[in-house]
Amino acid sequence: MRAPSAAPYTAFMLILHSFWLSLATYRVRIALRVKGVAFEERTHDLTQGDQDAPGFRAVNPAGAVPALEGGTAQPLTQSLAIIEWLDETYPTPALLPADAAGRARVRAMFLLTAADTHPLVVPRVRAQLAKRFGASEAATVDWAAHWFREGLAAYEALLPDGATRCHGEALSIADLALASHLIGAARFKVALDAFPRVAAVGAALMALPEIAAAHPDLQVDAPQR
Ligand SMILES: N[C@@H](CCC(=O)N[C@@H](CS)C(=O)NCC(=O)O)C(=O)O
Repeated sequence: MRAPSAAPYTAFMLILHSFWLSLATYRVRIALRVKGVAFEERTHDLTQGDQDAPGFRAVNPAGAVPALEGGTAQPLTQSLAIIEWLDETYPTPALLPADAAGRARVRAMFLLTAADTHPLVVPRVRAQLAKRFGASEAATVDWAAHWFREGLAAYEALLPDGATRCHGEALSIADLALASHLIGAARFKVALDAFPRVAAVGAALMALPEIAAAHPDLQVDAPQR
């Protein structure tokens, strides 16, 4: 495992607050593995309301995973902020392109999932759909599938034919986001037939050991199948 090059607080082990099924945590878990950084996990069962426990709210007042402790004075939250901190602290392999236009493009592709689609389907939103509007389980599943499909259509339009990564040849934050989006789409049984370029990039990404090992189903708190 690698020593940090720049962080003042990384004498301590990094602690990733996680939940096996969390797509946002999956993005960070991949980044930690790509960077080869040692970390421990503290799991929080989002189905049991662990995100609302006072102890965890002290780590992230927004009551969401991921959060990363140990590398900075205050816990880091938000997958994009955490991944960019990791990228600046452990610069190789870089997860952002060297040019400004490239960085803007991969950030936009990251936010397509992290800002525009995934936040619409997290447990707190689905719970409110049921509580305020009486949405059935089937309706909330349909809602989630809709947003994953919308995201897939946007990714499909952004990817060139023959691509194996979202941007050029190198793995970037856009790929971490797309990998998480694909896990979510599969969970809500969204078919990829209409998105062949996304499917091709997804297959190439899932073949990478760092991405495969970070898969939600392989995490310690995942239910035994
Ligand atoms: N935009 C945040 C999303 C964080 C988030 O909403 N995480 C979900 C799990 S993927 C969560 O903890 N939800 C708790 C809840 O909905 O109650 C990020 O990218 O880190």
